[in-house]
Amino acid sequence: MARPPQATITDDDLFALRWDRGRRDLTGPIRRLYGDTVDADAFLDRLKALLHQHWQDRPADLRLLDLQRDLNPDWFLSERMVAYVFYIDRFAGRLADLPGRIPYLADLGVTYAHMMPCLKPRRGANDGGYAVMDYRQINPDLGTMADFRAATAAFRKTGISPVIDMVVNHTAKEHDWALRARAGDPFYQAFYRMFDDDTLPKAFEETLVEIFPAQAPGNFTYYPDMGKWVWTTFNEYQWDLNWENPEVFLAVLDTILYLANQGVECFRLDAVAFMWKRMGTGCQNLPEVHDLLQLLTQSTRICAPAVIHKAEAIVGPSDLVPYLGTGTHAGKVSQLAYHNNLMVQFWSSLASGDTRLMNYVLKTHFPESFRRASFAPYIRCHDDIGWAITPEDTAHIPAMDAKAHRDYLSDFYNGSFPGSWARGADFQVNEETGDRRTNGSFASLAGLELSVAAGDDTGIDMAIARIRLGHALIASYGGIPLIYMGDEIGLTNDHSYLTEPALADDGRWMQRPAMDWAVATAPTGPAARIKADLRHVMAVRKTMPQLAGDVPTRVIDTGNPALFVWQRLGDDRTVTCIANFTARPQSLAVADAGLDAGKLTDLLTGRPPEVADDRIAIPPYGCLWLR
Ligand code: OTU
Repeated sequence: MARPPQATITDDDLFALRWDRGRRDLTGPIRRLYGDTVDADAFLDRLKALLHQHWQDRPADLRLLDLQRDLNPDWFLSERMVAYVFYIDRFAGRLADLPGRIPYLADLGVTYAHMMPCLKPRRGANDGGYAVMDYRQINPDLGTMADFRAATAAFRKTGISPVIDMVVNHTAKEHDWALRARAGDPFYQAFYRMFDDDTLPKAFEETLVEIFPAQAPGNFTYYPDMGKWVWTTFNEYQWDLNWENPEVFLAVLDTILYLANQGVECFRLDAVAFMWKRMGTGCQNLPEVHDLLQLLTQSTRICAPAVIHKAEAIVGPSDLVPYLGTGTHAGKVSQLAYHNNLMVQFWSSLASGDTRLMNYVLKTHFPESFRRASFAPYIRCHDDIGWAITPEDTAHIPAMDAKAHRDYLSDFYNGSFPGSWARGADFQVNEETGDRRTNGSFASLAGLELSVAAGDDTGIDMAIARIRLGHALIASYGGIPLIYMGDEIGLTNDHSYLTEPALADDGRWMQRPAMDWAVATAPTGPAARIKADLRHVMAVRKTMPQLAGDVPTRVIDTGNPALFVWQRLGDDRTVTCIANFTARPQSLAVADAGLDAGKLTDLLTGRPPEVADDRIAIPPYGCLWLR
């Protein structure tokens, strides 16, 4: 029998189909955000032309990836996903050296490689690269755009998705747009938030918080040469973009799509909480931010559907949830968001050996799953820990006060609290509010630094168990677990930044040590044990479809404040995870976890759990994955 003629579809057909699919998700946000300033149809035409241009420029191999991910849009939710976050120079040297390190990442099971800021920053102090002067050039200390393309291609070939930061809230004051604004060009002055006198800045300050009160107080800076005040939420040299201006949206999107065509598969959108401002508010997490994120995500999906976005909003629980899409935004905003609340609660439960707050917060505020989106859980990152603990939440825990608990956690992790095992440091102590944040590496905060220095073998065992507990938590809680460079080998605080003038005033460099390859390849010792634990946890994760990002996560209150218990409700079988946050053995009545003891396997050991008198035993800092 003759075969029917082969069906064909041209690249332009694909673009037209994707435009039709996406356009309906663009019009709402455009009208809500820019309704008063632009003609929506004319704006859509400009947007379509921009998207079409980038589609035409898109390399063939990336178009193929687009097609694959249109057919498998849940690719990033897979239980096989594991992320690694690193500084190119501190991990490998230059970009050209990076492909040589891929085998190390592959061995850890990594499928998502977040290269910390690598676009061209301003010279001198640049906030760890978050003050970008040219988004279309690679930091010359790391290499060229050609080197970058070669690195993304090498990652892609091994099934690892390259990820970079996209700083959307601000540019360096040396960015071309800022230079033109400073020279008096009104078109570019409208890219930023500028004021002729301090009346409005003062009025805004009434309700704003300070992000860097110690090193960059206030949210505005006066430039006498321009005769203008500029909104500078972070450092003086980081000028906040004015997202009320639709030209800013088009210009930033243009940049994102250019970078997508160099092989970036996920953009970490930096400090998104701050993108929209309104008088009388804290100017964080305003509803317009979610419209902006929908516009960026859905535009990207039209001409680069292989690409996803991850929102970086380090905020309280109820503000965090909408970043993964709620209400009309469900399934349409960033596909990923940092789970900073899980991180905060991990450290809180670990210090106090009491999971009640963790249990309450994670059970009360968070839905069990999101539509086509999921968290990126993590334990440590390059930033400080902000103790996002509210009085509304602590009110539900007997005898707990939010401020007192935040103070306790700060003292515990800076090591001053009696009996603390941690070696961290205070960050951005706000003399006015008494607020403090915390620096320190995972291993130092978990007790490894202190125990190694003291030659305390039991302490070392405990620290390693705490690190394993953290990694087992993020590997099974839902979403892409983020391993932060060096945590897989227990690197401790690095104080060398104090001797580098451009870094010395920023204590966050303490938790950004250079990779220690001698330690990473040592066959024995704490580093080898930590790495073996992590590899094992991630390898087991990859065998369990119940741990995929779209499988609901349900927190179970067992009444034992030493334990945190969560279930992954797979459509065939449920996995029950039990974590012991204390240094004492614990047990849980089988019935309290809704389990049937006779048939259980702990996936992490491959054996049935220990059960006596119908109670499951959980060792100190142990974590079981029961199925
Ligand atoms: C981000 O963090 C980056 O992760 C930081 O390294 C940058 O310094 C900063 O933006 C500016 O680009 O204030 O203390 O969600 O907590 O976005 C970290 C709100 C920060 C902020 C977060 C920001």
